[in-house]
Amino acid sequence: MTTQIQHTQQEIDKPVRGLNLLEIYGKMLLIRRAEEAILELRRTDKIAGSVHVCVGQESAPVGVIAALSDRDRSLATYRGHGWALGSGLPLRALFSEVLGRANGINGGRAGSPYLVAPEYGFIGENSIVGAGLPIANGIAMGLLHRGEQGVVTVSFGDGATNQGASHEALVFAISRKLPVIFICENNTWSEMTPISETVPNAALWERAAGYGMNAKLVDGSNLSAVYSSAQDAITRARNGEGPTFLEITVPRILGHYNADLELYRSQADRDSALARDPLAKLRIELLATTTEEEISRIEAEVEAHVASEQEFSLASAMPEPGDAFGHIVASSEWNALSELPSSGEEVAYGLAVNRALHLEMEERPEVVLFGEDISTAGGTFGVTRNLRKKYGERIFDTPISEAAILGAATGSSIEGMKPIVEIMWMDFLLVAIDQIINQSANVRYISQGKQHAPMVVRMQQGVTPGSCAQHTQSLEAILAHIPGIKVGLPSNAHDAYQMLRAAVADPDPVILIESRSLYLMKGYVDTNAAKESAGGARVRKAGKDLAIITWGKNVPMVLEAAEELQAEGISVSVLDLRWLNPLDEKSMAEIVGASSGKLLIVHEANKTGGFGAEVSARLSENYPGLLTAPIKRLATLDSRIPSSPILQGALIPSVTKIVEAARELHKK
Ligand SMILES: Cc1ncc(C[n+]2csc(CCOP(=O)(O)OP(=O)(O)O)c2C)c(N)n1
Ligand SMILES: [Mg+2]
Repeated sequence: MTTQIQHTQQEIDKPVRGLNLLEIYGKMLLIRRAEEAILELRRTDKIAGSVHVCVGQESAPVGVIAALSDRDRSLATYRGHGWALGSGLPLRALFSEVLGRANGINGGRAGSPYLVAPEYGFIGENSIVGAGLPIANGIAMGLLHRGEQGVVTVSFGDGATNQGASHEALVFAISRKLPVIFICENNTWSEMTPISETVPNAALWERAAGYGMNAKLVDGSNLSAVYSSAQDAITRARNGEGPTFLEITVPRILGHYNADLELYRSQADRDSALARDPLAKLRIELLATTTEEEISRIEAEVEAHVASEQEFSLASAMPEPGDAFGHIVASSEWNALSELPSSGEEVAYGLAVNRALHLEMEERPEVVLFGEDISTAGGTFGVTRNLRKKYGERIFDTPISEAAILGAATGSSIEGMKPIVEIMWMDFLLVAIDQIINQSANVRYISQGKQHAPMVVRMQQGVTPGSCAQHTQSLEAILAHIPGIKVGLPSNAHDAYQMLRAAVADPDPVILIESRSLYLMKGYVDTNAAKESAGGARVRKAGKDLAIITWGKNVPMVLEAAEELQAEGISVSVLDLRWLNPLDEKSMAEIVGASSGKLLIVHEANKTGGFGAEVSARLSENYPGLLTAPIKRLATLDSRIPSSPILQGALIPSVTKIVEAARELHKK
């Protein structure tokens, strides 16, 4: 019952019309009975947490997947058991997962609402409303790159059509003509609120049509209609005609989740949903061509299968507590750093990034660059200049849709590409940070390493004269807080080159935060240096009286201050942290130990909750006896950032302030 739908090559090339409705009935019934069993397991507390069932909606996954082939992929929401089983996930792997057992498909890491089963073409569920659509685009890009004419389906609810990420994804899919089929399962409810209340008279499919997408309304109680609409959309997608939006109307027979008392819902609405049950309708329809005995035989088979698989999973072992660790990133180790060159070619920091991009595109056909204004224009800061001329469509401009950009990066990297995307300003990441924190950072962990998202995100940050409060923030600590992603801030041209190359080589999501104020700063770059991996701090100056740990934009300022201090007879050592994750704690401790146990931390981010707090805590927690004076932090005062350079100067670190702070610490 649960084996993946197999298609012959002939079927793939020329999909068959017509369906084996008895087989379809069996598949829908399996989902129904499995979910009834899951609800019972939840009621008796054998399952922890919420479960969202698709009772009444089974026709969507079963009807659509029947038209797919093995090279295709599907994504769903937390209400995705039907999509997972339909894709071929064995029932026992589902039961064990929702029961939190070690042999669950994700070893108990996903539970019911975030299942992933890439080995069955099921990229996964998603518990963030609307977040799967941008990722589906990326998966489609990956399939296109592979050249196998695969298509991607992504299912979501009616409520999800009001999410910004959904709209960004529709526009992005049109702009790239991607082979994605957007499947809106309209059950008329968004949790406890009817869609008609929040968006009266909205025809959801017409919204997509309004964007210029092929779109259609489909009656979910008509299996043949679901199947043939999916087939048409698939054919279009395989032929390069782009995406389709299918709004499939389905009844929500039960509540939003297992404990939903539905006090907000009228009995009439429940009755009408039940009356539209596609499973019951299909059974009646089947009687025209099949005997009652044949149907009963299938039913008995399904029931026996559900019972035995449930029994198997209930008898399966729980995970060990230690299983919670691992698969956060592939590795947090790094190899030796290359030397900072002191002669050779001098290159501006921004150009060093550009050189690394050229080289990576040259060496790796899977590298693709996308972002806003980066292609013909060469980027707001000129960092991606001249790549378009050389690499054509491998570098392209996107709509102004940060969630779509990052979702496409996540999806395409899962499917084997190496996207290097640009977010124009760190401040703009905030409109799409879900795609990093909830999405890409989870890919490896939840799948226990079966999937990973080796994408690179470049952006720049920091205060420059006249830049406003929404174009100045230093937000590295937010990202460094998140396990599953690596975060680096190059401070000079050579590192800008080397760290980008390390990021591209890394098998996990890496975020590089460049400094706008450093783009034109020149430095020697050794383009023949041995490749580094992500990680490792760099000692920029050795001293003995006190250490300064800093990163990114503040490094050149700290080095200048250190020279001034040297002239006064204060010998300062300087550590450029470079990577906040992984963090080179050993180098931090070593430099403080070699510098009289005194440490000044300098960063431009706000002081409260800045990464300096982490540096400070690590040293005092893990190296007792190392410090001979309290750690001092020089950071931007906790304030919003004004535009006037004079006002900015009052808040942010400067060479003068660094010198003063170091003098004070030296006296301690
Ligand atoms: C971004 C986000 N906002 C809110 C929620 C909470 N939430 C979970 S399901 C849901 C309703 C979604 O309705 P719909 O998209 O119609 O899907 P359905 O549950 O009907 O399948 C909400 C608001 C969430 N998970 N993610
Ligand atoms: Mg809904």
